[in-house]
Amino acid sequence: MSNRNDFPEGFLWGAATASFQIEGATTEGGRGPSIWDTFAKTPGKVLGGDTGDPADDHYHRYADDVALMSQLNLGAYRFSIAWPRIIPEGTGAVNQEGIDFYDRLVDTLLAAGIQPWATLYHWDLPQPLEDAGGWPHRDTAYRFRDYAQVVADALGDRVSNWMTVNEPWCSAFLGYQNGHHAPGHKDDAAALAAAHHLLLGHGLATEAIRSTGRPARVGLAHNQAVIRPHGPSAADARAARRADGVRNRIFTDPLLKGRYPADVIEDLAHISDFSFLVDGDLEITSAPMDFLGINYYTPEFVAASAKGLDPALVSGEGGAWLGAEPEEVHVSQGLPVTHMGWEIDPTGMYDVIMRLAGESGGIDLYVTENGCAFEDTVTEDGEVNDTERIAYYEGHLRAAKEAVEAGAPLRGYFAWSLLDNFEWAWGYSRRFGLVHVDYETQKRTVKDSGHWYAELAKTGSFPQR
Ligand code: IFM
Repeated sequence: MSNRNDFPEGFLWGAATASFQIEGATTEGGRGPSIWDTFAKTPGKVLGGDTGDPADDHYHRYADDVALMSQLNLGAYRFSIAWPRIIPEGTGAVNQEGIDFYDRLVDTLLAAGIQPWATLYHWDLPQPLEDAGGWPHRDTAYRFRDYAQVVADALGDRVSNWMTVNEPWCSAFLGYQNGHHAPGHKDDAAALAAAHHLLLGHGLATEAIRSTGRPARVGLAHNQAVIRPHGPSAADARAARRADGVRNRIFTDPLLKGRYPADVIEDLAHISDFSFLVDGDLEITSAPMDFLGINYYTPEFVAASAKGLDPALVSGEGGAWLGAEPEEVHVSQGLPVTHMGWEIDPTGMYDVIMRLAGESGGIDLYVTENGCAFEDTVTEDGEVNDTERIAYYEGHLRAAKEAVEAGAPLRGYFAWSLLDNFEWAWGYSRRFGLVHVDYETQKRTVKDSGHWYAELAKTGSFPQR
């Protein structure tokens, strides 16, 4: 049932994308190479050998894409800025053509009455910085600060909502620990150093943005995992505590409490002595944020061991899963899954919002990503009848509404994603968009879920179905 209004007045409705996933034009406009260009061109790393071209050719079609956002009644658009477009070498010379592109994008958004929400780092590290050591190397955090300063100086007169880093867990652990993402390294200690330097970079970038003296709200988009023990045993509870430590608290404690959790330091002592932590760093990482972004897709269940479990339900990387005891595993609950194989459970969204509402001291929260991939096709009538995606969104937004009613300071929601796009190691095979993209012709087709979301964004009430 729909009530007028299901969401509070002023609740912000948006959609999100990221530079590498949509822009294409990877060698145009003075852009330098990023780690994702290199990784995607390495045989066997990305499904089907897909690369950042053509993506959605958004670099050339941004004005049409903003028109689509207006059609969807979006109040805000979360996009990321490609560091290699702004400072192609990662450090040093600034590429004015790159700044001009985001200038045009921001101006077009503002002219359409859509708030620009900019993310500074959504995984496209300039390759020269990786060659110099990447995120495990402390200097990268300072280069990130310099880049943030350039962007804040250029756009800060019009952009007032900033996210420094998107999902630092992915950059650190998928990038440097299990190698599923660029730059594709497998080095546990390097991953921990990378995690710390991403947080340090966040804090330094926050200072840089604020140093402009312009009105700015700064946060970060965190993919806090919802970790649940598979069974009621003490051993499963211990496994869940360890996983929560290395997935969540290793980020939220330095950000929100200015410390690393003692149990995590102990769990990881065989990997690192945390000597990357320098006096004063934790004051920088814990500079008060104006808001926290939450990216949520699916919950994770963990068990102390696979013994006695249906092998078809057990996954995960056992001992290679950082911080885990050798036998610890992820366990599927047999719930319906999306095309990513991710289980659908909106209660996880409620739990993550409520937990972070409790831990973040009352700052505003936004869901900065939530959405799902399904195998969409365009009908002969030119429609995409993605009923499963509508059900996913409705389930998760009802959970968000419950969290608001329970008192969480949740102020807005960004669907992932505006457009079908380059889904990292899955290439173009996984479609998350509210808008379908035919990559051959670049034709955009608003999916049924896009029409549904547009109505919700317009009225603040769930559409009748
Ligand atoms: O596509 C990604 C996005 O770049 C970061 N968060 C998760 C999404 C779906 O995997």
